[in-house]
Amino acid sequence: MKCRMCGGKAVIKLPAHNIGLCSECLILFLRRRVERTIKRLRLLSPGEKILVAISGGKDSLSLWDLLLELGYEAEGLYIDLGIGDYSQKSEEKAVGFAQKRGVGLQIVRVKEHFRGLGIPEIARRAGRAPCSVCGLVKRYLMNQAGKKGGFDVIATGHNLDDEVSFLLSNLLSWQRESLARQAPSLPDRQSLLRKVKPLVLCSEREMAAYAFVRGIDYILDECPYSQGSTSLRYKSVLNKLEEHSPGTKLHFYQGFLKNRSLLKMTGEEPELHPCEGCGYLTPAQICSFCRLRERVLQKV
Ligand code: Q46
Ligand code: ZN
Repeated sequence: MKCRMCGGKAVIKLPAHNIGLCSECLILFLRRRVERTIKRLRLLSPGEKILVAISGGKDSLSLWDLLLELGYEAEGLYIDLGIGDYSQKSEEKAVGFAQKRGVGLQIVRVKEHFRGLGIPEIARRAGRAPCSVCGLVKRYLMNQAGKKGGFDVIATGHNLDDEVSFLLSNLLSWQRESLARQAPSLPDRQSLLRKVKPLVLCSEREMAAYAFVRGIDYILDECPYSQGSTSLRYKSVLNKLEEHSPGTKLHFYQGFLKNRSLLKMTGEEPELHPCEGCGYLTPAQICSFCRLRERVLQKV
């Protein structure tokens, strides 16, 4: 198979685009794709100070690499979730990348906010699933670090597969509010920083290939709590559809982007007020982070 761009020997076939590419051209192809996504969806402007949420996995480290290569000023933020070995190994990968590239990386530790407790203990004490607690804590700490550091925007490494599996799950249960809020860019609102997802049009497989050809050292292990999650189930169903009809995921997501305005009209936006505890915007009197802290720390 020949590379569609240079005619050399292709190392990867991308059935969704009906092309084969060599390593060098794959890098160019994905760089251009991200550049166009940023432009078309108006995700970032030149000169903006970007905080990239780094998990130590292929997507976030590749996103960081791509933004730097595209000339953006991008610093990393690693949140230590306190999930044993997994967190330790992920941190090593994040630190390794930052050192190799000579770029800034902030590290925020969940345990410092919860008197020594990590996500597994917080979840147990709160009587909730680890992922629901983790999502809430990560969103809050990410925003706090971004605000404190004077960043304009937070970028996350959600890829096409993440977005379509979330979209499918939202559609299957007709989560109208969630659908209305699902977007590649969430605008800033007072205490909430703007958030963008520049990899929404790049598949998981493409990002893994990018990380490999760029020599990015990332954590291969998945978080122990991701086993058996519904998002993995949806991803596997979507992979079967993709195998049968290449391009299905991209088509599904691009169709969603085109029709989002219809959903916006039906999604009810809750009114937000500053939290009485910390000032973070919330539909309630006290934000869910402060409520979680109060509940969990009472039991320490
Ligand atoms: S890190 Fe956190 Fe994920 Fe682990 S506990 Fe769940 S949400 S699976 S992205
Ligand atoms: Zn609060």
